[in-house]
Amino acid sequence: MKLDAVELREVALPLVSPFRTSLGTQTVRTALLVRVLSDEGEGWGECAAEDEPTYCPEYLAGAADVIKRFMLPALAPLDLEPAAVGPALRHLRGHPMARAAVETAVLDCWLRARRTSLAAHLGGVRRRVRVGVSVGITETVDALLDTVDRHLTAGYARIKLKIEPGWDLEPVRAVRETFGAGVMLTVDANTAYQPGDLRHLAKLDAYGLALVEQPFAPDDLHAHAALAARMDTPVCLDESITSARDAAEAISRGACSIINIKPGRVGGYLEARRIHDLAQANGVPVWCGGMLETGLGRAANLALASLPGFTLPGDISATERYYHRDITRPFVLDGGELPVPVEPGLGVLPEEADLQACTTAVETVSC
Ligand code: OSB
Ligand code: MG
Repeated sequence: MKLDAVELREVALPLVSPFRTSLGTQTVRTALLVRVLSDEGEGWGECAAEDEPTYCPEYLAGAADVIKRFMLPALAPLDLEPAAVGPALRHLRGHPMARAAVETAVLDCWLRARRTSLAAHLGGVRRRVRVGVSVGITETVDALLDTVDRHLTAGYARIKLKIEPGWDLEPVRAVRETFGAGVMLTVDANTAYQPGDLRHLAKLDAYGLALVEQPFAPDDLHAHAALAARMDTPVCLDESITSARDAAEAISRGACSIINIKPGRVGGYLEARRIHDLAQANGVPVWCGGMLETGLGRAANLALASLPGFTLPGDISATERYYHRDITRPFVLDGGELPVPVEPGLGVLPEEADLQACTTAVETVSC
């Protein structure tokens, strides 16, 4: 396929409630949507980059800039297929979320033209996937218990609690004691701890967690390996894993026994599948992480989560957990599961009126 033009659209969706992590508090999800227009039709991709470079070095305006100034000029002359996008951008460093957004839009367009769903293309084996919910840090433990109660009542298959120094053992204990041993519970520190906190973190073993996610800095595999060696709870990496090569290194160094795969963080769904394959070959379970995606990104994440190695519930919650008004048809939780889209490409399209309502900027780049 040959690109004719690419539309870069910035949207702002208010969250149903503030989302606080060790990195900060979000009340609005600003997102960058990439729409490719080609001789084979159109395709959409969502860039996972956030407004500010706190979770990772990328940020929304930087992603839009690198796509416009460096990625599109490299792709415009080519006869494209999805697998060619990565190699065509090999001369550029970094910016995995920008790469992922462009590759996803090309994939969506290409698959729509071939009447194939993303799940089928990636090798998905499930029509529905079990999902969890990521619960932010709250003002009080009582507020946390109320929130968790609501999510368990809704039927979520797993609860992930955001933690940071000063908000860890006590809220985790309270949730475990209140809701019992039957709840699959995990914690995510988003790099908030220091290597010296090892002994403190090991106390989390008392609460039967399914995993502890990314306690230390992204580049500190050593500290994660040290924690894994002294804790019974499996250590899971998120921020540290930006490629299949990182995943291989982390597994071989004993820095993790579970991986959170976020397609944006690793440069796209094709690299995400390579990490899945590598993890599966090493007996490492994976699950699909989230970045508070709109329905567009969530549809694609559901396709990825339908692969056989995604054996743990992912951070792919129902629409109502994120937004009063999303840009696609809503995803509705049913028995702790969400349906994997079966229609071609991502299987969803933005609704024009919803898109207009949240668009803050749009630019069309001719190719
Ligand atoms: O660390 O998993 C994370 C959201 C933004 C940035 C980082 C993370 C998260 C979440 C939310 O935990 C997951 C979701 O989309 O539901
Ligand atoms: Mg995380």
